[in-house]
Amino acid sequence: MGMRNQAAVVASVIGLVLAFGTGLAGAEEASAKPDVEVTIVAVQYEGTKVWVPATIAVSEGDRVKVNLINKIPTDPAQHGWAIDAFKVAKVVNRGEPTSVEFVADKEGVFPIYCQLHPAHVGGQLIVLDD
Ligand SMILES: [Cu+2]
Repeated sequence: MGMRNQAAVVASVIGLVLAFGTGLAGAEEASAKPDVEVTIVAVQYEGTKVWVPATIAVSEGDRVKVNLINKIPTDPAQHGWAIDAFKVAKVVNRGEPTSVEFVADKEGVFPIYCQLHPAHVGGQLIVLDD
C-alpha cells in the first residue's frame, strides 16, 4: 500500500502520461524502494586503495542500493566498483558520489572488485538464503 502511494506521488511528479504509458507495474518498478541501502567509500590506507566496507551482506531477493563515494586523494581520479554476477560495473569519480541499484536474485558469495584497476583490494557481496 505504501508502494502504491509512492507510485501515485511519483506519477503526479513525472506526469500521468508516463505512468499510464508504462502501466502500473512499470510505475511501481520505477518507484521501487530499495530493501537495503549502503554507503561505501573508497579510501587510501597506508598506500593501499580499498572500498570500506569491503564486504556487504544482503538477503536473496533484496533490491540493493549502493551509494559510492571516492575519497582517494591521489591519481587516478576514477575507481570502479563491479560485481560481475549482477552486471554491476560503476565508475566513480573523485568528488562525485554516485549510486547503483540491483536485485540480489541469487544466493552465494560474489567478488567485488575495481574493474579499472584489478590490482586494487576488492571485497565480497554475500547474498544469504532468504
Ligand atoms: Cu581502482
